[in-house]
Amino acid sequence: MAPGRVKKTENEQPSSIEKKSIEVPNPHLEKMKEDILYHFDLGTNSHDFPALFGDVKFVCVGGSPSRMKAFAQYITGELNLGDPKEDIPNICAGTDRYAMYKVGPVLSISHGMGIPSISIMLHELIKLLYHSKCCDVTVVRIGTSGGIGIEPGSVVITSQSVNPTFEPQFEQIVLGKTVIRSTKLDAELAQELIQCSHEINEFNTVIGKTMCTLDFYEGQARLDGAICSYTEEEKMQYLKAAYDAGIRNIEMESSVFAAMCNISGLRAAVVCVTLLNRLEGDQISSTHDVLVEYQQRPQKLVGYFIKKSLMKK
Ligand code: R2B
Ligand code: URA
Repeated sequence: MAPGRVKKTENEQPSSIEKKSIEVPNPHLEKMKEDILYHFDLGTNSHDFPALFGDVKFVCVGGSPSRMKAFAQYITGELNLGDPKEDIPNICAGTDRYAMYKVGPVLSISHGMGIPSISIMLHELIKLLYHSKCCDVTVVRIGTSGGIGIEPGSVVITSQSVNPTFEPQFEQIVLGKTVIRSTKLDAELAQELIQCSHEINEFNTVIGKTMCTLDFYEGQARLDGAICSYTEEEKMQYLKAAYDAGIRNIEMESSVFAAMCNISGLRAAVVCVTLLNRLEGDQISSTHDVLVEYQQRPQKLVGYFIKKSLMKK
C-alpha cells in the first residue's frame, strides 16, 4: 500500500475515480506456481491471461452454450466489431463443460443449470479476471425463469435473490458447517437496467425478488414432475405467499451468483425473462418461435446497456 494511504474497511466502496479490482479472498492462491482453470481448459502458465482478457469490462453469463454464442454474435453487431453472422471461436473449445466467447470488452460464458454448475464456473471466472488484472468489471446473468403473477415474456431484474423460504441468503456448506452469505445485488445497476428497458420500450420489465431453488419440479412447486407430494391448493398457497413476499420469478442460479459476486467485489445483476406465469400452470407450452423471441429479451436489454455504458466513457 502507498505510504500515507489508509486501508479501507471491508465494505467501504472505492471513490468514483479509483479502479475497482477483483478480490479473491483465498490466501492459498498466492503460493501456487500455476493455476489451472480445469473446467475452462485454461492455465496461467499456458495462457497469457492479461493479454487475453485484461480489457474485459462486461461479463454476461447464461445457462445455455448456444444462447451465449448467439449473445456474443449479437454484441458483435451492436458494438460494430464485425459481422454478427460470422462464427466466433469458443475459447474453452478444449472442454465441453462451458463455452466462452470474447467480443471486445465483453465476455460471454455459459454456466449450465443449477447452483453447483454455475458455482464452479464462477470460481474459475473470478480467478480468470483476477489473473488477468481486470478492473471495473460488471457481471450480468441473462437467463430464463418462471414468472409469478406477471405476463409471460416479462423481464425481471432481480432486486434480491431469496431462498425457498424467502430469505435473502445463500447457504454454503464449508468443512461440514453451514456458512450464510448475502445475496444482495447492486441496486444502482438494477435502476440503470430498468431505465434501459424503458428506453427500448419493447417488452414489460419489472424489478423484483427472484427465488432461487435447487430443482425445477418439486423445488418450484410444480405438479408435473415425476414426484409430487403436495396438493394443487398447497402449491397455489405457496406461490401466492411468494408473490406477497415480493417474489416475481423463480430460477436456479441467482443466489450463489449474487453471493460470489458480492464476496469478489463484482458489480452484478440478474436479468431473466419469464417463460410462463406459474399462477396459471407448470408446463412451458409456448411455441419454439415465441420462446426464442422471449430469450432474446434479456440479451437485447443487456446489449443496449453495454452499448450505452461504453458510449458514456
Ligand atoms: C432457468 O432455466 C433453467 C431450468 O430450465 C435453469 O438453469 C434456470 O435457472
Ligand atoms: N426456469 C426455471 O427455473 N423455472 C421455470 O419455470 C422456467 C425456467
